Amino acid sequence: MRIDILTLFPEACRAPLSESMMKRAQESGRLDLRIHNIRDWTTDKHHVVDDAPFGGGQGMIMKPEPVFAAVESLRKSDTQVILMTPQGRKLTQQLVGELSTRSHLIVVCGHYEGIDHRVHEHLADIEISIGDYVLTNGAIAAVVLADAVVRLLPGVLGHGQSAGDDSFSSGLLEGPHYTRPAEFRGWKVPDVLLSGNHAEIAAWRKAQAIQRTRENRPDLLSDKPDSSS
Ligand code: JFT
Repeated sequence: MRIDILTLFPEACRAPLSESMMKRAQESGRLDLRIHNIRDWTTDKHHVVDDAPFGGGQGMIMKPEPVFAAVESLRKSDTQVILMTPQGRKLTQQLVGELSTRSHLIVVCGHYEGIDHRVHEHLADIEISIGDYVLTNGAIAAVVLADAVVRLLPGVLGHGQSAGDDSFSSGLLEGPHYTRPAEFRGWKVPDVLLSGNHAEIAAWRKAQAIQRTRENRPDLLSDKPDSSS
């Protein structure tokens, strides 16, 4: 898969995206990741990328010309153009799975209060928000999206890890984990985990997963008929 990230803050993307999973994915040839500065596509003397909003209001809006020039120079016939915005469709594991099947993503993000709406209307295929909270910088949202997509590419996760074991793929949150020591400050690891009884351990883990999901994420259980009691 190829991913192009377009941002005004390439440095904010570079460190997290040069971490080990991303590095492995790129060295193995499964991922071709490129980070670009939108400012490189300006044509004016002062490399201006933003301007005041028509109609008045606070802050600055990213101008359309450099964003269109950047996307049009990178786009191929099979490209999906993603616009990161707080107003977008919420990123879920299901959407991440769909994106991971594409051969080329261009992820547009930036800074300031937003991007000229003609980018939404005439350039982007999909508008995505990473969740219901406010960031200052869209580059961080692009990094989150890229990380979630890349780990689903075949062969990217290391041995002993599988995307199928994740919370969300089972529809339940994962249960608790423990390691040595068996007693720490007087707090004991549950006896069942030391019992060696694998059927009992599996049943305990399932019950813990359901309890935790009910407490922290009841929304994940709401459409499951056998867990409504
Ligand atoms: C935020 C984003 C958010 C959020 C792209 C660009 C600028 C900052 C901002 C914050 C509030 C209102 C702009 C972005 C996101 C989220 C994506 C940008 N900002 N307007 N993605 N997912 N939850 N916040 Cl460009």
